[in-house]
Amino acid sequence: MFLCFYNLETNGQQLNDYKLWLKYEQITDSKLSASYKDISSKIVVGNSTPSLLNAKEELALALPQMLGTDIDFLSAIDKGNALIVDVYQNLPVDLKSAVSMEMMDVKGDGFVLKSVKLTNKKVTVITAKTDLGVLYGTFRFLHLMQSQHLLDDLKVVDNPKLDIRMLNHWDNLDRSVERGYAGSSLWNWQKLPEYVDQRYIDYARANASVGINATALTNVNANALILTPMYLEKVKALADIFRSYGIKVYLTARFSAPMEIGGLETADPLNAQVQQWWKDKAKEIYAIVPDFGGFLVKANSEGQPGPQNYGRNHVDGANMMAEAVKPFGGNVIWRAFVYSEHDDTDRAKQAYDEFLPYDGNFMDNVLVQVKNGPIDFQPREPFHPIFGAMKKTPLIMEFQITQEYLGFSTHLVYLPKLFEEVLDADTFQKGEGSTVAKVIDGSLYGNKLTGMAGVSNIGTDINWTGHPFAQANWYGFGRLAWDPYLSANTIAEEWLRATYSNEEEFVDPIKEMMLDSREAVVNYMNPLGLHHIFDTGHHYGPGPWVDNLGRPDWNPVYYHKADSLGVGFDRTPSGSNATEQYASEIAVQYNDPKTIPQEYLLWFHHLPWDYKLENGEILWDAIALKYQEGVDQVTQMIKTWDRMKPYLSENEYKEVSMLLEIQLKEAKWWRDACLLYFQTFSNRPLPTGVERPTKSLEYFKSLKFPFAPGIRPRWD
Ligand code: GCV
Repeated sequence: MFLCFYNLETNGQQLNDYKLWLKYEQITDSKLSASYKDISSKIVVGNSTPSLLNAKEELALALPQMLGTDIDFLSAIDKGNALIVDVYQNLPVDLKSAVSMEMMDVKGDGFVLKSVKLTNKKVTVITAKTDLGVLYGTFRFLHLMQSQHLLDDLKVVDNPKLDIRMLNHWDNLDRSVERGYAGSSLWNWQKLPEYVDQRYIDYARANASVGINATALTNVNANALILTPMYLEKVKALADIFRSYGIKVYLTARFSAPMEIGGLETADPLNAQVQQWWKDKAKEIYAIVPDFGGFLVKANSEGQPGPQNYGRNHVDGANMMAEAVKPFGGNVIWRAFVYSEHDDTDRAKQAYDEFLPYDGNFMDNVLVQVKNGPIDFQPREPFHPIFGAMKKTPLIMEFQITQEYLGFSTHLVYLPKLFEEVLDADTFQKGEGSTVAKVIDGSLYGNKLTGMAGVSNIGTDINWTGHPFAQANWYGFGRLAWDPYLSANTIAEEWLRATYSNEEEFVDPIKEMMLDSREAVVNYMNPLGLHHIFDTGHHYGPGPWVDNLGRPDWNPVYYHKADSLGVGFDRTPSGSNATEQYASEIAVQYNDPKTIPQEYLLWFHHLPWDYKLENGEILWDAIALKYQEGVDQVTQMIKTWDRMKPYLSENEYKEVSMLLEIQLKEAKWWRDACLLYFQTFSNRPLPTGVERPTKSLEYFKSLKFPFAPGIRPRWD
């Protein structure tokens, strides 16, 4: 049996962290434990499919650990209480009728958990239309137990609201991970296909436990070799492992692959040989991986090849690949992250300008993947104006779980708060209440295919994500991909209870700390709508002064536009007019610095340093005070964590403590470097309440970080 965590004999915290939110710790409340034993001491699990067997193995792992007893798996219910776990069609007649009402509400891989009274016995049922639904239901049932919910009177129906719930690994074939901060790539290409690392199974379990059902194994900055037989047999091995956990494999397709590995002279999507090459390639892949999800493509973006190299457009490119995978039920996920070096339009406007004219022209198995904001995963961005505007094309939301612009895996930043802000944003495109969530779940425009992708923060670190709290971002992404209407608050509570403790005295303050952590990072990095002022390449730390990069829109000075008159990017009609890409309700509100939400102020306005904010502060003081507030929030996080010592093991406490100290040091670095730099334009003193920097601007400018992870290291 594969189902066990790394079998290392040690009590090290790292190994405990490895178990993620699936720790299944002993239930110490004796009453609860007794009631759980009553519910689950006799279990009947269908065994007709591998996914059902996975459900059984998960129960066999979890229940003895949580309840401290052995459990009996029976082949049928006899007398007494029991837990029945099977697809609806296999349930005995009396149970079928007991859950038939709930089953009417089940969609796709949704599930029912229900307590049912039959003559002489009480039965708890975990059922679904599909075996995968049963597996999802089993994970939810175990989660409810871990988080100490009463299960005597269960009645839960839950359906996934999006079809494709996907991780995007930016993993290179050399096992480096672009923007990866948690070690190397999990995929050990050398040992595959023969060597099945336990990690692949635990990865699949963790994903299935939150409903993630797709994974793109490789970087969108793609290497065509992944499409060759030598790699495909390894991809097959991974797909074979993931299948029974409901996870489909996607691959990133390099647009020029027909030339690089196919020997053709062109990759022109209108060329018949090229079209045939992709058709043959799709056929070859599906013969090896019959449930292959399809291709994820970054084309004509940041130097990647694409249809424009041949005078064609995104529709030509996407539809050519879509044609190739269509006979096999595959999808093409085409990214809208484009901005051109030959276009001097405001970068924030370019993707919208380029993609909107194509609305309605893509084949029905093409989804366009759009980043949450119009620039690039900043600590805060307004939602991407493509959401709501592109009505006839299924749009996949792309979030970044890895923290490229959010302190890497050293800073505790709870991202579901950011994700929630975007999903709840009102696009107004079909009147009030046209939220981004309704765009991506298809309910606003009736799109058939729906999805959410998250750029993975997972690597070979024993704890998977580098920072133990970064696990909450993986977990939270999965939960929101399942249900984009869940609140960040609910998710934080779920994760904390499963990962750390059920003690209210621990959960409440730490949940608050998590929920505040996103605003803290905005404050100490990019307050009031500032953005993209990160140091070059690695994006580690501040670099607002950088002005020497090859393309204007790679330089932080392009984004903040600080000068003696003021700071900020004018995106109103007097500037780039990016606001016109939003519905008029938003444009009108955002065009006026008095009515725009303050958090987007400098994203859309260039304002004088002495511009008066609503609270009476002048802009310069407000910026400085926000930077200080961010630092103070991290100090507060440290205090909160310190108070929690009694609820933590020594190692658990130390691990996060050390990371928080680094976060504080770096928050101060951000504050001091940015304020010293902007002060050269504002020529104003720091307001009272802002700590004085102890180093000079020259010092901050001189810092170099050859060791910064996430890009290929450069020591020269
Ligand atoms: C994979 C940003 C990142 C790049 C990334 C790119 C993308 O620009 O810095 O590392 O490339 O986004 O999303 O394609």
